[in-house]
Amino acid sequence: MKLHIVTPLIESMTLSRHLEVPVFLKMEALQPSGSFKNRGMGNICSSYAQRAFKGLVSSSGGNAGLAVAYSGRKLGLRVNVIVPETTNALMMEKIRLEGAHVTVHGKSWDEADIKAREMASQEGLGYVSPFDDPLIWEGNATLVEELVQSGCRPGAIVLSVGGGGLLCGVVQGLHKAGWHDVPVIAVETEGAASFHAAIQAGKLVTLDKIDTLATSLGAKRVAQAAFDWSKKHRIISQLVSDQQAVKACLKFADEQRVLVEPACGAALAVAYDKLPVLKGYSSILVVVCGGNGVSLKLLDQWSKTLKI
Ligand code: PLV
Repeated sequence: MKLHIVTPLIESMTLSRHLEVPVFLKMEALQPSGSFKNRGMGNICSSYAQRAFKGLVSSSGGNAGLAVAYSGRKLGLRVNVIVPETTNALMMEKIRLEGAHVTVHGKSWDEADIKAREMASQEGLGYVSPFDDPLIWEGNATLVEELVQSGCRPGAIVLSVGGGGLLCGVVQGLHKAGWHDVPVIAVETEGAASFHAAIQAGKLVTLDKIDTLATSLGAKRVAQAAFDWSKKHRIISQLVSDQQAVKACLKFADEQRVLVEPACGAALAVAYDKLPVLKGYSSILVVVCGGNGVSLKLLDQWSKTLKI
């Protein structure tokens, strides 16, 4: 069962003029659960449904958990979402609204994840990682299939990286399309730079802590597959500050009239701030990955805290 929609591909005239090359936006913020997560989570959850699993368990208190809850409702599977204590009330409410059961466990995602895996094996539920599974990457790769169908072969793709599930899916999709030479600019905020650290070190690195407003990018360690792709595909790691990410969310809200999380603002900031990494490409595509952790009130609070 297909649990995502084909999203609009929009040419941003403001950004195109700003960067002096065509800039396209892939509007994943318009997916039913508000982020690209519908693609990967939809695919893995459908696979569990086909294999006659009766229920699912997810360890994400963020957009992945919400997409699992949405998928479970559509597939008629019960869903348990284990969230760490840090998950905000707004997200828990959205997950419950999709009919899922929310269990608070542990101080961080890692602790919630251990619990989710335990529960899956003890109760025979399908375990759904937020980013680390071939079925998730296969689902995320559909984004590139849509680019192929619309005949949009970008000079470079800009996207955000948390655990690397979006990155793996997009690069996999590029290879499937025969677009091996389309580079990917992988963006993180400075306080969630686990992919950047892995590239610098030449091996996977586990960060001591996450310190960013872009909480959805807060995986202390990226998927092995994301690191492995960096050896087989041109992936350029780029960091931005929280302030740059939030500024981009504000600009995007004004220009495109859509609210997105700082996790998504990070990718947009590369274009809005005309970072040197974009030099030389004939066109740019930004994956507007979306996210639910945003509101007018939150944007206002962040602007004050960061003195924007
Ligand atoms: N969010 C994950 C957290 O991973 C989650 O549990 O929902 N943009 C948005 C709006 C996201 O929600 C996420 C992931 C990303 C980008 C990054 O995607 P990834 O994890 O596939 O690289 C820690």
